[in-house]
Amino acid sequence: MPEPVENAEVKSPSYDLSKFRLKRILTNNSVRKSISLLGTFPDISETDDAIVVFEKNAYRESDVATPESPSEESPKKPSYFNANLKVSTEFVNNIYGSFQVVPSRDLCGVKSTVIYPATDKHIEKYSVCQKYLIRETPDLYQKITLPYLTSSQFSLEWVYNILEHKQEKERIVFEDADPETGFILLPDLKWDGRNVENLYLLGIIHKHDIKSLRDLNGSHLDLLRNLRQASKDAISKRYGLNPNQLRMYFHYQPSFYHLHVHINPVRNDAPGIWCEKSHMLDTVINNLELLPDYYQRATLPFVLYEGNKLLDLYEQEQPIRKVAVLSDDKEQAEQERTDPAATEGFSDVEPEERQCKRIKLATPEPKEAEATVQSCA
Ligand code: M7G
Repeated sequence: MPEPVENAEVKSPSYDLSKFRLKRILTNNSVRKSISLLGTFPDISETDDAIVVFEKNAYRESDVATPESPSEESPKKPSYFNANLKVSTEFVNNIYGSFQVVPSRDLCGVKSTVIYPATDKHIEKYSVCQKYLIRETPDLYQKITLPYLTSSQFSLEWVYNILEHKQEKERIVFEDADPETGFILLPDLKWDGRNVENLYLLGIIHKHDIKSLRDLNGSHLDLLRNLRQASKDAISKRYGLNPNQLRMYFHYQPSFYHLHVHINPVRNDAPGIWCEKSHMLDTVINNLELLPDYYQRATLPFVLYEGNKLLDLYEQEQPIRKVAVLSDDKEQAEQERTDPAATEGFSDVEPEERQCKRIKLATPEPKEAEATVQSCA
């Protein structure tokens, strides 16, 4: 049973994963083949919550190797096509067959992540819930987001442990120790480290005063360019990946407010690459080249989950959960056009955008509709 690494300088809690006791299932994602569980380790504490995430590993191409010659019984490396493969037939119908197979032990590993003790914020992060898009202007950032994240955010202890070589030192892929432009490149917690197909690395900057994208300005261009180039070089050298096949991006909002870049291959749909959360490093660099204070002036959209206190703070400022229901009915559209109260739910929408919605509701002629779609996009 794998034990968390003990270190003389940094004490990590020790638990036996096999003694986990389930309280409830937080999420069960059949597409990602992952399940997040809430429970406890009763042999340590009855009250401290633990989160366990199981995720089935992606296939490695070597796992499906077959013997190289007819005289060889099994391929050299562990493979599905092995004498130990247990096959149970579900049905065979004409040319179609359906089976359940159990491969050898070496191929049955499940990637497991444990957060212990887990806070309410962790539980919220791993739970299924409603999501809402917020359009954060620079003023709203100063007034609502910044005070909130200053008072309530996940601990950055694990980040500092990495930067100070207290944890995960042996996992470092590359380091540039320059305090202004340097960073550490290492595997993300989410990557099992086995399969380059779903490689997932993090580039964590050494500089301590950049919380997120919002803090970036033209003076950080050297840092960002170094992060981009040196990471690509290191990944190409270590993993043989073409630098032009890498996706490098920041999250907004991130969970951890110490600037870090996410890196994975473009051909793999890594978790968290959605457009409402990701900002490509290339685009960020280019925006800062064009306008050094771009991120102090931009309205940045981001997603908030039901249960997040920040959502309540935004709700006090503008309606988020309660919005007017769109209808195709012309009369309804007309009423909304003339009755400002009917558009109450869109009070944060810019006038042109509101106009856009009205034109759409009024089911215009095709030509007009095309123009509307373009100007709304
Ligand atoms: P984020 O954008 O701040 O938050 O990314 P997200 O979780 O919403 O994406 C933080 C990244 O750090 C995530 O991809 C995590 O999987 C990764 N991560 C979190 N922790 C606690 C660790 C850790 O202890 N070690 C490593 N190597 N990665 C971590």
